[in-house]
Amino acid sequence: KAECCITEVKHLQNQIRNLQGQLKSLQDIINKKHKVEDFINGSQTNEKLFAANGSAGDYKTSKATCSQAGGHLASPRTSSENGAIQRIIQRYNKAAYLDINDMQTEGIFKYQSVEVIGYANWAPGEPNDTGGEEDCVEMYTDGRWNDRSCGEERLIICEF
Ligand code: 291
Ligand code: CA
Ligand code: CA
Repeated sequence: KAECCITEVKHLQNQIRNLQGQLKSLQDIINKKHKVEDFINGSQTNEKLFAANGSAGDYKTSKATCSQAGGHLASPRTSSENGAIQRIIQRYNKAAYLDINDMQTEGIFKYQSVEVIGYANWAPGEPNDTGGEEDCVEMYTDGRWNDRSCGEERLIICEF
């Protein structure tokens, strides 16, 4: 009875070998694409790909631009994501808005106006709500955050 399946097992082993080969070539392609994206204008972590095309805008424009591109304005949830965004900011030497704001409740910063942030990288003394009108968040070239008015012109960095 045990011998009934040997052919099938061998067949399955063959299929697995084929799949392993296909998986490896897919992985090679993905790795290469990651390098190209990094080289051009992107920066990725394990899950997220961050990208800029050099255009700039205020917070509202930045959000709209990213959403039109099928993504979201960058909103780092870990230090590794923060670092990936920072690399793009350094490349353009221009600060960028994050999709984090305290528009709803002063001092309570939320992702996309919805979820209270679980990670922050504030510059010393921030957030300080200067003039009572800083409800958006920009990232400096050093990766630190500053709360800032939402109407400045900043590098647009999207996440996909
Ligand atoms: C100072 C700090 C920041 C604040 C910023 C803006 C500048 O950083 O007090 O917390 O967000 O000023 O108030 O606003 C204008 N209009 O210049 C300056 C930059 C390093
Ligand atoms: Ca504020
Ligand atoms: Ca500030």
